[in-house]
Amino acid sequence: MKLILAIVQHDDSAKLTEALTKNKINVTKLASTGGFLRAGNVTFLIGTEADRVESVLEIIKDKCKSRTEVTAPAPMYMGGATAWPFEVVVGGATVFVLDVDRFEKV
Ligand code: 2BA
Repeated sequence: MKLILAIVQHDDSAKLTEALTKNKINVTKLASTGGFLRAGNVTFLIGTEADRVESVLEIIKDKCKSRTEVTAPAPMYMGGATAWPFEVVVGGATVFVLDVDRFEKV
């Protein structure tokens, strides 16, 4: 059993949820915030059998697009200097795949 943690841009989350549930993949979504942009994103928790991980990743790749955001991060990230707005490429998705020692529904 594996746990996939996928951090996804808000704009992609509805289509990703639809595609995962259509493929009978259980998912829990948490509202989250990126530390750099301080913008809302969505963290998906997906518990799945190991042999389905690749197909879940394919769905995530298909539904999550990269976008360019213009931002000025907080001054502490720029060594205290004044930060001018600049572009960063965000996404498609940031994905972690973890081993699950034990899975129970009680
Ligand atoms: P944020 O932390 O808001 O980061 C948004 C985007 O800003 C990142 O896109 C990256 O392009 C850029 N960025 C982040 N930190 C930076 C830095 N110190 N200097 C310059 N540019 C920086 P992504 O890499 O696609 O990340 C999208 C979101 O995924 C992140 O939002 C964060 O919520 C999450 N994330 C990314 N890497 C992570 C990690 N190693 N651990 C936990 N969460 C992560």
